[in-house]
Amino acid sequence: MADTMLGTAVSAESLVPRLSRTGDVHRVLSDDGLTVLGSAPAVPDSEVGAMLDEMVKARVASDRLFALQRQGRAGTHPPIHGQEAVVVGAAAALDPAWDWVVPQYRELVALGRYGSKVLERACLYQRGHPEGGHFPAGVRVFPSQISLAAQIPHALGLAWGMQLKGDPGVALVFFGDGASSEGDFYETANFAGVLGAPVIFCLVNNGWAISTPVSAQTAAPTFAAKAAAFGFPGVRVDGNDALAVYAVVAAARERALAGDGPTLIEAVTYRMGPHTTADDPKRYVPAEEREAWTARDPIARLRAHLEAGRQWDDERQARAESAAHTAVDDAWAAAEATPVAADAFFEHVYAELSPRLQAQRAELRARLGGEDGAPCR
Ligand SMILES: Cc1ncc(C[n+]2csc(CCOP(=O)(O)OP(=O)(O)O)c2C)c(N)n1
Ligand SMILES: [Mg+2]
Repeated sequence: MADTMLGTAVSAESLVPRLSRTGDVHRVLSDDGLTVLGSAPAVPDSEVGAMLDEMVKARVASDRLFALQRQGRAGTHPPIHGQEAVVVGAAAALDPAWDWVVPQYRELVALGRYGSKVLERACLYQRGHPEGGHFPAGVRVFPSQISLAAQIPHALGLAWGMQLKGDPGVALVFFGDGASSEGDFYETANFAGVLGAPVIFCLVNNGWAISTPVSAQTAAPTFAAKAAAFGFPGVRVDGNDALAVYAVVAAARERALAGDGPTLIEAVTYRMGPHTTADDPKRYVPAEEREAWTARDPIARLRAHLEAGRQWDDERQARAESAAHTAVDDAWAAAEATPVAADAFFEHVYAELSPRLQAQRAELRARLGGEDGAPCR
């Protein structure tokens, strides 16, 4: 006989009992990074140093891509400034050999844990090269997704596939507070709960969806609270605290691999930069709000923690920055050395171009001096 009875709600309390909380937000580091709150997770110092290296690299790469856009050499760029700890902390808790990462559009520069190919592909993408939308076999990262929330069902597909095959992996999907208002999120989370699939929903609450503040995004008390409706835990974590993000994602991963199903993680952070290179946040972000978040900078905070333990100093910082610039130099040089046809953006969307797009492509080719029908470089 079919089981038609529904059970009791799943509590988030047991997911990360060791972590300290401010209100309902799990934290490991104080705002200034100098105090470890509660009993911190056991992360080896070398691992924490590697996390800071990755965060520095993410910021440098994002700043460089921003500048390249201003020089007319790169396309629109969505900066990661302020959100580095969410992505680096989460990725550090994953196993690149098995676990998939499904990003929105801000995260690729911070996924160095998944190999240097990720930054290379991000640069190709920024150059408008179709290969920027593909990752080589073995790199378990999906390309950027601009169509809000469309990546969320893909993550469940990956997770469910691994569940059916008995693979020891999870899929972690990043999506914004804005993306969480799309039907794709609700439909996927509902189905994920029913299937008990090994998927981690990492909702990046950065305060804004372009110019829409979170207060206009939802009337729910928190984004994490929505998990109750899907029958799995929802937790809030300080997204500017890489160690807390690490701990919460590690716990969610353990849960998923034990067959206990999905977790919704709301990473509470702040978008310190513009939405993209095409945005002017001064028109809508209150200066005092941005100022308040500057004091919680995720890189300064982890650095202060490591410096207090004599694991980091100015020299180590200089090395991290220099290595970051070299990584970006290499990735960008490889991208610029890869020819991209000026009309490539007409490909890869439709199997057959509509008459209007065919006419536009012909016009572009004519303007660029190529003959209609011939690819132009
Ligand atoms: C389906 C869809 N609707 C609207 C847009 C336009 N759009 C691009 S980014 C964005 C805001 C997204 O905000 P959020 O999900 O919070 O991510 P964040 O940019 O803050 O990282 C919107 C509305 C889009 N890309 N796709
Ligand atoms: Mg947002």
